[in-house]
Amino acid sequence: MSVERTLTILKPDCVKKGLMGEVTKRIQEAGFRIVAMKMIRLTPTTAGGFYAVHKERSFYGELCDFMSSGPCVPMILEKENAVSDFRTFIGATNPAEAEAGTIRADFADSMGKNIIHGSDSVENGLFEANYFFAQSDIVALVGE
Ligand code: DAT
Ligand code: MG
Repeated sequence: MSVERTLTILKPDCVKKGLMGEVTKRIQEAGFRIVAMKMIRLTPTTAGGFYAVHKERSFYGELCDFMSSGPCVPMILEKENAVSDFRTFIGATNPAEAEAGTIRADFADSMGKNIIHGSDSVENGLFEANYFFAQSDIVALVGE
């Protein structure tokens, strides 16, 4: 296994519910190192660019509206096997199918409003990290 980076977003429902602290604490306790972080408000257009891979899907409009409905908190996380481990940590997209103890099982209301994002591959994680952050925003290097 090698050290990887993954991109997460504490979504607008996470921020609105006052769960930023709790979720961030769990992320750190699970061994993920935060190497970049900020709070931003997406627009429907910038949310759409992030989720461009889903643009033909029926839920795309709803997804862009939700992701621009309030502030969110993107972060770059670093850990051994970060991409796969973080997907396990957050749980299935549909919270009804998420394993007990995962972030989505514990906090998400629905498939659309599911609290948190996690990259699904190292390659997509790089695209997603670059979508939100410049190299100069990243505080540590892999292997440091
Ligand atoms: P994930 O976020 O687990 O990677 P995804 O990439 O398939 O899931 O979809 C991106 C987001 O789009 C997901 O977090 C919530 C929303 N979404 C996916 N499928 C949906 C559906 N059937 N109805 C409503 N929203 C959906
Ligand atoms: Mg996805």
